[in-house]
Amino acid sequence: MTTVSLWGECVVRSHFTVGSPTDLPKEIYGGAWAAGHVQGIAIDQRKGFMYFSFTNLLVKTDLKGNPVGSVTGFTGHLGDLDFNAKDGRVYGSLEYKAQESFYIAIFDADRITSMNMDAQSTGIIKTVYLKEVVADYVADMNGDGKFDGNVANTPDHRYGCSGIDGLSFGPEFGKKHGKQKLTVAYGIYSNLERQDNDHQVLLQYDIQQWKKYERPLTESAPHTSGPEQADGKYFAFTGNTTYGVQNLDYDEYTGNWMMAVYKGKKPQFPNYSFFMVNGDEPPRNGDIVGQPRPEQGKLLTLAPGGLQHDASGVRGWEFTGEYGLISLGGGRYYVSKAGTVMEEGVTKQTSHAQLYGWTGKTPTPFEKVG
Ligand SMILES: [Ca+2]
Ligand SMILES: [Ca+2]
Ligand SMILES: [Ca+2]
Repeated sequence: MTTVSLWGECVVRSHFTVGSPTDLPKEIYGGAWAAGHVQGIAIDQRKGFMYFSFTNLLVKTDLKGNPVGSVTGFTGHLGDLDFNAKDGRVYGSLEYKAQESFYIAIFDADRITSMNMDAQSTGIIKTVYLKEVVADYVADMNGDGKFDGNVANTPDHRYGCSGIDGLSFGPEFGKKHGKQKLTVAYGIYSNLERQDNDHQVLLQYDIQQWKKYERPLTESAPHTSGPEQADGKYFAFTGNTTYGVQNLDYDEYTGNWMMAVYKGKKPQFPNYSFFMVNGDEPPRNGDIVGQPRPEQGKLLTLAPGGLQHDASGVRGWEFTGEYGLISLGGGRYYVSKAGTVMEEGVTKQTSHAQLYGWTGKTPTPFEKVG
């Protein structure tokens, strides 16, 4: 056991050598843009760049908040992001609900060097299609031969799947020192009338062989190149939320998977805004409660601590991580604060990435630095 813990220490220290969190500014301004609201953030600590997703715009800044490039022209919904230090690329969830297509978008980050680069013609983005998500999204759950499309008020969409949003790299669930995988969380419709939408659904992919699936983004002819299925599909019982996990981030410091949500509205649940899954706790095989037919799956356990709701067994915290949350190592985090400004008669969307530290307290386990 000693060797394992020593190895863990080494990992933490090597994280510091690529840019100590103490050197990072207390705030990085992502700018004001005529775009959708901020969805997520990512950082390349080694090269010193921040990435902000504004729904239909990706903005790259330096760590002083100077814009250095942007990618624009999406008609889909770009959600949460993460940076893959292994290949130097930025990964994001990308939805085309009308086309029933869901992708991981992979940005060639080094090539983002000027403003308003076109998402399609520049070839900066590669996409990988997620069949598993599409299958759950389009599921005709009431068997009336009709899929009701992008609406919440329907029994269709398996698990209430509205697409994908939260995304993060991290170890395989249950193996803190396991292989790094890409995890993407479902969006889940708020629907108070059904019982099968009370879990967060997380798909885990080993992306080592993904090059063969990568295709350019062509919105006029959506491709279906991607893995047949996820390498792991996991369920975390939190109670229904409003559009599922908005921001997902694996935090090496606590060993937890952090999930920030828009609160749910079902009266039988506590409707916390923040949940965590202990990354070390092996998933259990068990019933996915509330499904129309009995169904078994790999269940995740919510991390101990925080607020506890005995009636439902749900544990959680209160925090505002739904517009961007990234772990920087050493118990430091950037949390994106969403806002708007009026410029030249146009309402523009802003993000301020603000530095927070871990406290572990209840109900809010972070505090703002400075
Ligand atoms: Ca139907
Ligand atoms: Ca993320
Ligand atoms: Ca979102």
